[in-house]
Amino acid sequence: ACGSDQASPVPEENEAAAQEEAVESITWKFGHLANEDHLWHKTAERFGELVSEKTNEQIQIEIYPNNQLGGETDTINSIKAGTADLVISGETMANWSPKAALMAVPYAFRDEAHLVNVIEGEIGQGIEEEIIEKVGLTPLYYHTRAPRNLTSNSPISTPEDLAGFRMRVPNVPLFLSVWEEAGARPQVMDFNEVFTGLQQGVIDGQENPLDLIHSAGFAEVQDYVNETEHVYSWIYILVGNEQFEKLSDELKEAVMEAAEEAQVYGKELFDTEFSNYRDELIERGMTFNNDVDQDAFREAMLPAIQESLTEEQYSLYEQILEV
Ligand code: 2Q2
Repeated sequence: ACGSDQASPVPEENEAAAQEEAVESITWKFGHLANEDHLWHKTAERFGELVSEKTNEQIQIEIYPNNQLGGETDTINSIKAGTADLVISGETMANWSPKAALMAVPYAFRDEAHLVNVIEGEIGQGIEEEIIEKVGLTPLYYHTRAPRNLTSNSPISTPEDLAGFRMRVPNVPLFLSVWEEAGARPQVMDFNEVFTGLQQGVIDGQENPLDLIHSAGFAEVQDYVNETEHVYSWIYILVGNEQFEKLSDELKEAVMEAAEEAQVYGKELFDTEFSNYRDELIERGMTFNNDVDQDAFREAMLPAIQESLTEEQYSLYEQILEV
């Protein structure tokens, strides 16, 4: 209205108008490892819609599936550097936050109820707080995950079958230790490189829950799902602390509301989609090996758990077993 000869508005209105003009729209970049078919991506899309609705389009979320912003660890570093904003991550955060290692200790969680009790209880609270403090990211919502199973091209039923077995693990120090201890030859690799690694024979196998085995098309390059069920875990959707702290209280609340609704949406999706994965993997030619001696794997991994965990981590592990 500069230079107009109209009467100036009353000061309050003037201020409100100025504030409205000053409202910046924010675009967050959200990178994750799964592809467009995976329930994490579908839930991320729903979350993006909810955030946009609840913030009157002040916050927009651009989603980059398939590690398009880099692997999980790189994306976390990019968020800290301010070139990305959101990621999906879990036990990999143990590289910064010791407590995050407790998210995925082999054979620690009995079932989903046990998992949820820990996530929603004091231990989960402590893990979230340490992630905020030491990783520099704020958890918004989470997905509970199905147990991780080992895939391969010949059946693996006992730790003895792991001799010479070159397998990929995510960037999780404890995973390297336990699989080495059990007799395999594990190496760290980003998720988006696993398919090609299997196809070219750089690795003989990998381990993940059925949903990722399914969405990533591993049936094309792996024959067996060995029901080791060695790790039950959960995974967070996180935003950089700095990115989140920049928001007004109102926007923070809107993001948190959207996160809460997205979590419910994701859980429903998980419950409806999950039952199909097994049959579809069988249709695509995979054999489920249910002849796995889980106790033998548990025993084979235990010394590595005892050696790798610090005293504080080990005591938390024992507390988890008691929940
Ligand atoms: O195998 C993988 O890459 C995924 O299942 C997850 O990224 C893995 O569980 C951890 O890296 C989670 O932090």
